[in-house]
Amino acid sequence: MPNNLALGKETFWSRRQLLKLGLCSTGVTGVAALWHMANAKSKSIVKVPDLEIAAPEGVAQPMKMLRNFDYGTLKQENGRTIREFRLTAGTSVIQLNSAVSYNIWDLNGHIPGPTLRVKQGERVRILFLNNAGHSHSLHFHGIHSSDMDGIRPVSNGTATIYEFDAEPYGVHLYHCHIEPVTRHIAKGLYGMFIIDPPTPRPPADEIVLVMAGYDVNDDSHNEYYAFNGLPHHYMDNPIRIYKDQLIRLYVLNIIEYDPAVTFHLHANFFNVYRTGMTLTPSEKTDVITMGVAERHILEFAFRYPGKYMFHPHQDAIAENGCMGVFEVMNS
Ligand SMILES: [Cu+2]
Repeated sequence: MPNNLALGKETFWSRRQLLKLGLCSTGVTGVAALWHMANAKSKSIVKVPDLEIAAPEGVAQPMKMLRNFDYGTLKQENGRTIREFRLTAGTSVIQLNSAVSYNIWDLNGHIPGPTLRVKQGERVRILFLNNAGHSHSLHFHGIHSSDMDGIRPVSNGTATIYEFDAEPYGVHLYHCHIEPVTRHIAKGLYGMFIIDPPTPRPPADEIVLVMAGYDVNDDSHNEYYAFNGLPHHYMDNPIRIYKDQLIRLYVLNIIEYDPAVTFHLHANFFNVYRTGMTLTPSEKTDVITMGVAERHILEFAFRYPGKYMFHPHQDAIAENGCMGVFEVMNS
């Protein structure tokens, strides 16, 4: 376990500091582009609408987050490829509606944190800087050694490194693991962590949906709920998809204080890949129950154009913000 590094905010990611850590190497930029090039042939048959709506500036950016994956930076070290990510915890204020704002902890300036994406077997390195005014950590779901399990506090103003091999493939997550863990998660320190299988999944319009809650009056009950950070956002700004296009949803339930929620899709049924750990579906349904930290891949295509809601089937949770609409367009 590397010791936490007492570093200033400005200097943490400087070349000098990275040299100190022995982390400077030939970086490969444009990782996402390379990733897509590798799948260029298959990607070309996927129809994805342009992002037509100007994303609001702010700590939550649901429209940008939908199809945005952070592939990190590839580095070569001693003949080995490392996929490196940098995550910084900070403090922000989120405007939940016109009347309610709420102090949160963010990751890289956003809530939820970035959706990190790697391939099974890759060496993953996370450089974590805590500038959030309180001890935090990052605990990744997956298989790794105990010293990389992210339960040790990283005090404010210091940094640490988590490094492990990406396994097994699936839809996973990362979150702060400092007590009270429920509170640290509920205030924003979480994100999705996708490990792709060695054989890529079939081409699809891939969309991330993270369900979370906000306990704004500290009574251990959520007053608001959201997909991808902002209550009701996809009701006012439907997610545009194409008719007959295979949609692959990566869905994570990180709603604290409620033991479980469901996810329901209107006027359709979806294939379920539990925890994203299979390449063939385990069931077909239109509502699935998810405990806290459960996540799945759900696949479907819409046969008819129009607007179709999706939401937990617990009305109080849906009506307080965890509700959205797919707008299916003729291709
Ligand atoms: Cu924390």
